[in-house]
Amino acid sequence: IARMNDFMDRDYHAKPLLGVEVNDDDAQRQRVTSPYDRRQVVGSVQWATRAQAEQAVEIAWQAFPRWSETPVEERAAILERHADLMETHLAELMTLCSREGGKLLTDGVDEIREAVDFCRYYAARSRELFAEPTSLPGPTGESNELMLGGKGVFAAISPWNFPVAIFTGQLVAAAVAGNTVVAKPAEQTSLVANRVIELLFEAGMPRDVVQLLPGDGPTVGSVLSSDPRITGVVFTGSTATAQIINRALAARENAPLPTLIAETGGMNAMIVDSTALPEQVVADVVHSAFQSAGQRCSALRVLYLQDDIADRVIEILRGAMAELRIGDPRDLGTDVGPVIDEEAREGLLAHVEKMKAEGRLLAEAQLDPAHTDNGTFVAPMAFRIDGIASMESEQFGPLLHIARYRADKLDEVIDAINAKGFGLTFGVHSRNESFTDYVASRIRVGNVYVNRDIIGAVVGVQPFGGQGFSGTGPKAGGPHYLLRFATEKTRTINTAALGGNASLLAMGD
Ligand code: UN1
Repeated sequence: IARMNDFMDRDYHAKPLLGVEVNDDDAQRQRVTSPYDRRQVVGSVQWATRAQAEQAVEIAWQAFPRWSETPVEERAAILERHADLMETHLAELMTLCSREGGKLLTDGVDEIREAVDFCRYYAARSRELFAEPTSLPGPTGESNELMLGGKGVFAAISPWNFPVAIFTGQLVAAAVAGNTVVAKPAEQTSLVANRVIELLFEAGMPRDVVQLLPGDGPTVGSVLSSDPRITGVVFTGSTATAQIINRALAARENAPLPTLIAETGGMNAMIVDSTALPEQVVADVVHSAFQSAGQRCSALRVLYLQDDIADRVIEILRGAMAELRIGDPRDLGTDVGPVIDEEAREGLLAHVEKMKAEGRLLAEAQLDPAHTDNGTFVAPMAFRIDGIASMESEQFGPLLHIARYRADKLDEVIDAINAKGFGLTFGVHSRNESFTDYVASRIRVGNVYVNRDIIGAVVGVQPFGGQGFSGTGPKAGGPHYLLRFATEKTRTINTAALGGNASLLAMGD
């Protein structure tokens, strides 16, 4: 924490990092300010042009054959050196996550830790999967082997809410599997992405294997989803954007059938029955709904409380929310930082207006203008709703919705959550094990959490990702993730043929 001061006033600059040198272009420069105080400048970003995006794809295309033949051991070793470098630069990366992305310090530590874990986990997994072919059984006189290799050029399109962890996780997975990568970070968090890539180059990643394209969706994103040389896209962000990418990939002419790996939104719920411990429920709800200002796709959006416990939980929740301190994320005492930008704030406040106008406000945290006036803050709030069916869209911020249910209507609640079609995280709280088993096995989601909070999946321990509108899978930080980035080749050899030739030659002699 002390070392963070070294980076508080540093002026950062990001620009396209291509396999060839890119000239400075002031016309493409955007100023970057802090979400907690728009008067504070973090630096500037030179956004990539369409032509640079196309050039990056061409460079990646040219680099693919050589990189795919680079031994996996060398590829994995780069990831491990990158992990070490990110650990050495923890203070700087955390500071930048906070200054540019508005992240709390505690979130910053988790963020860098997760990125480091992704590198080490995928490095280890790639050795298991890619180093040796798998021998398959076959008849005598025949050998069968299955080999994994890279597919081609991957576009990695990542979100601002995990500007180091998800950004890094996507591109190192693609690269270690033998693909070349063109990465487009979120517009809001290009500076920290740029710093991560500089460290990756320092770790030995060739500059034509991973390239960085800071920029916007209409310019950079549209090139990456429409160029026929792109083999696959790995994307984390909204469901709506994933649909746009999917359509663009499908509309390409003369392009190979693409791979889309998408991790998207959620409408995450938690069911609490009457045997749950109210204090523990509230602690887990506050963490799940308001940590990171609710800006996680894993965050809790809809809390279902069984009638007999609802009043008690809401009463304790009101008290807990009144205690939340909202303000500068660099202050260790802050519980909730800003939302990412003005557009996000306006969208959330429009929802707040609507809920308040309908008389649905149940609990609210207080903003202290002295700490929040110059930034994009939204006070955590809880609203009463009748059920998840009434939720029109994912509210990506510190807004919680609470519905009550009667014990004999449990199946209807489960059906309503499943019918919504999202399936990312879900929580159940009860001291009755047959209740938690019943609910957990019927709910269709990617990550179920029992008697705990529903955020903060750990790499290699809780593989993360959803189904339905929430994503394609496979799960990030899970044993199958790299397989989706890989092509499989089966080699069948008629071993008898060579043996036969050999004996014929021998006879000729
Ligand atoms: C996201 O918010 O985009 O479990 C996904 C968690 C994180 C979620 C990341 N791994 O909270």
